[in-house]
Amino acid sequence: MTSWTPDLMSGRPAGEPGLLRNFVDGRFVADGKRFPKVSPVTGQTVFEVAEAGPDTVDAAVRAARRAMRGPWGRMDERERARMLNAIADELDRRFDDLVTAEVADTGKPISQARTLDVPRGAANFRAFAEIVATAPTESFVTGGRALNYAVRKPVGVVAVIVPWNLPLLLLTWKVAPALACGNAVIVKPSEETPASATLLAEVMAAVGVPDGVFNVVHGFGPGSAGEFLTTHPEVDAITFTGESATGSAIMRAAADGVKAVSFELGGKNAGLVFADADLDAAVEGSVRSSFTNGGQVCLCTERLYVQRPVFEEFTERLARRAAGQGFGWPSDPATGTMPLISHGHREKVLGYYDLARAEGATVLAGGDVPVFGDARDGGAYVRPTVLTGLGQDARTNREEIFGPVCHVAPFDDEDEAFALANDSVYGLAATVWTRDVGRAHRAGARLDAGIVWVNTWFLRDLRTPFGGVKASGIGREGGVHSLAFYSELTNVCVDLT
Ligand code: NAD
Ligand code: 6OD
Repeated sequence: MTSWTPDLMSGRPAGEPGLLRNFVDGRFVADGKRFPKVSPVTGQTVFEVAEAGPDTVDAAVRAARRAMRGPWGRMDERERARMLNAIADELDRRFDDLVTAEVADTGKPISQARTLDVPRGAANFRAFAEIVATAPTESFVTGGRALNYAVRKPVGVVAVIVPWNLPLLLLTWKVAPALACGNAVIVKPSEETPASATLLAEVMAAVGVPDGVFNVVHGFGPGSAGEFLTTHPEVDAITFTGESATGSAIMRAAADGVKAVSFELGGKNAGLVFADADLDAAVEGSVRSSFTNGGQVCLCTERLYVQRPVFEEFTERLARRAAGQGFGWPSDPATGTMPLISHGHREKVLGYYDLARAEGATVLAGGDVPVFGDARDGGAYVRPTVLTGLGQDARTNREEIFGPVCHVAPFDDEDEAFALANDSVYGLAATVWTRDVGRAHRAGARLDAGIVWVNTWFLRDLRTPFGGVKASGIGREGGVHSLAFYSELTNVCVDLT
């Protein structure tokens, strides 16, 4: 078993950094190169990680294919549902280890890992256990002559490639329905967050998931495990969460094998605050939607539009709340803020803070790096930032930054608000703050986004369709929409005459 005893204060495990290995055909393996996992809190190495070369990826894909030919490929869906519930129970049993792993990888507040990231891991398995066990398939009697009915079958070998921002949540959001539908998976977690996927392999082994059904390969994208996986001829489908540009590269790689793809990609999400809104709720909701997880949630709001009569009050209150966000150690239950994932990502976000100034923005809060006078000065922190004064065409308002930053601009009426929100190449989520029920429904109909939240943000029901329009994604996952991607339907037509 992997030892999970990192000292969260320093971000360094007790003793030597542990080695995180690949999980192939039911065994942990570490052949080939290693790379360091650096703590975003201190900049120190937390783990060594075994990078999967082409042979390891090939072994994982072949193990998955073998597993599909064995008893797993013929297992009844109610049995698979029982297995998914057992995985959820084991995730609950390993709760503290998973929290430690997520915090060590990302520097996220322990309170968030305990209330959002890790509970959602188990919830994803429980939800899809129920969804697959109760989902109907179609049947038609055709003019009394024939009975047609559909049989649900697995797609086969599925590659699951995920990012670093909500590592366990996003990984299990895809692994749970893939296994529920009877597929075998090869998971490639982000190189920035290898820990909870490795722990998930221990969980799978502990509950008796057959060898080869769940595999983990660590590494990077191009020229590494990600590319080896997406170009492998024996991979039948690819489900991916990450940047839109990476989605394009994966789509090109998938084209040769005509592999099915499901993409959950980037966003530049708008929040609309109308003058009739509960302003306290709108301010607090916007603090959450812009700064949660260091602004590193694809659903975060980076563009806020506020109706002119309340623009000044709202903006002033939001900036005050942003400036008041304190920084604590991740292990302190009172901490609400976190570092960015890496120094590389911090360079990108600070580059946008500079660009905003160069484009003429007024910086109402943040815009720089906090100074701690302790080990966190080696970490990747930035201050939550509120900007105003830029036009719609500014790059700051058009490109995804993926940090704790939002720009606030005024609008006059509903038509203008909807037009501003829709003026983006992205279309993942939008948030609307209003007390007008009719307007809320008009927003749902008129905003170009996969998800429209009204007077709330990131409230999830796992049965609902999740995904984005335009450059924010291809397809929907969630509930029966996940079953549609992770299974094939065969229609059986029986002559009744
Ligand atoms: P990324 O696209 O850089 O990396 C995501 C994953 O893809 C990583 O595991 C990476 O190693 C792998 N990868 C990179 N290049 C690859 C290639 N050519 N072939 C195969 N695999 C490759 O994204 P990131 O920086 O890890 O995550 C942040 C991005 O993810 C943001 O754009 C954010 O909006 C997006 N995101 C979207 C959603 C959603 O549900 N729509 C959720 C979370 C994050
Ligand atoms: O809640 C989910 O199911 C989900 N996929 C969230 C995505 C968050 C993006 O960072």
